[in-house]
Amino acid sequence: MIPLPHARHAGGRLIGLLWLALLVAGSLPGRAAQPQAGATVPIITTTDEQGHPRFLFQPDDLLVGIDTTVTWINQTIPPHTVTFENLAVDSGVITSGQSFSYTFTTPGEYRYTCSIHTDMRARVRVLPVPLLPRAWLPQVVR
Ligand SMILES: [Cu+2]
Repeated sequence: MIPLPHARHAGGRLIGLLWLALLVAGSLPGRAAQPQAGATVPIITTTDEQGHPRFLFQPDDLLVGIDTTVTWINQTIPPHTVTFENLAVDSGVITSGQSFSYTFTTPGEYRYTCSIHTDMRARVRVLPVPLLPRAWLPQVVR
């Protein structure tokens, strides 16, 4: 027999990534996305300790599988934008009640802000594999 250490190593990494995706999909309800249906990030208003309104992307740290479409929905009165820090994507003004969608086809970390309220900061992290809906997982990992 000829040993194939490189092939075994590559296979192990792939299985590791698949398990990561399974575990993430199964263990982070409310944060992990449903990849086929897309993920939603409402833009909401909260109140800080001084009673002033503060606007947030919720969640501000979203983990999704590859090819997920993320939709931001402005649930506040003022307008906002979704502007990537590398400026590759800019929604333009999203008025109250309107939404903006973008499909992430490249794995990586995408930091973004609102160009109107620059303290609004968040990120989307895109895994190199799809996330499976929880219902598809074996019972043991749910
Ligand atoms: Cu804003």
